[in-house]
Amino acid sequence: MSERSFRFSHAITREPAPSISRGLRAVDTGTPDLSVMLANHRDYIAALRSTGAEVITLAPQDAYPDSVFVEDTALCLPEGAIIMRPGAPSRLGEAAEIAPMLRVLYSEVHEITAPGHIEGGDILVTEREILVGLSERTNRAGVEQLTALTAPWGYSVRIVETPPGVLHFKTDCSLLDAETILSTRRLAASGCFHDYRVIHTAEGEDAAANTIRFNDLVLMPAGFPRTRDALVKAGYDLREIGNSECAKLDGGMSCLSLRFTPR
Ligand code: CIR
Repeated sequence: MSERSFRFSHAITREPAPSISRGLRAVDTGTPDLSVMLANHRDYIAALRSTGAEVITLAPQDAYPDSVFVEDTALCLPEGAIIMRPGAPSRLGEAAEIAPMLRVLYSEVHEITAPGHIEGGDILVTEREILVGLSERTNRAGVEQLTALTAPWGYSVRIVETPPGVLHFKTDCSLLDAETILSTRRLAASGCFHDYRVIHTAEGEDAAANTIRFNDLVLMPAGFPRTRDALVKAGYDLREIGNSECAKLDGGMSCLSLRFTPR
């Protein structure tokens, strides 16, 4: 079976900027510490590189406080890249900033246009489909455009719901392998993963749901021992990465990179 949904030759990250202190957050739990975030970011990049992938790190962009969360700006598939149109007004300009790099890497690059809005955090690519969660940041017009753009490449898009009060669909889930999803119970209860194998985050550890499967590794936020133990028991090769500062801005493992294998 193909493993294109978790085998990648490349990743793009962006270094956090001092303006990260003004990053968006649903609840204020304190100002992120840039030096701690930078150290965690370096660990994250080192883990990606340890799998043999090429990791491109873009320069910090102080004009965009949330620009470290580069996942929200694009969807990168083997066949081509699609520039997103973030639903948060302060993040709209980030999409144009990522486009030149993607045009170097891909011959086919498309863009989501108004009135569509979609952020990468709402998109889960599995081996057989693309799930997109409607959210405060992603609307139907955006998903319809994504569906039309990816259909010629052979993808089918399924619209699902992001739980109320949750930033992105993938805040609550992640792909572990071709058949397996890690999910919070509140999201899995919607039935959206009925034909996948589901591993639930442990009670009280919903914030562990946003991991990434990147080649042979699963990167997960540090501090969730019972979910970690369940994943180890299931046979995954885990790397725990400090996420205390990104978590203050509702960010996790997937937000920090674009992962892809251009054809
Ligand atoms: C935001 O609210 O847009 C950022 N503070 C966090 C974005 C996290 N991105 C992601 O989960 N893909």
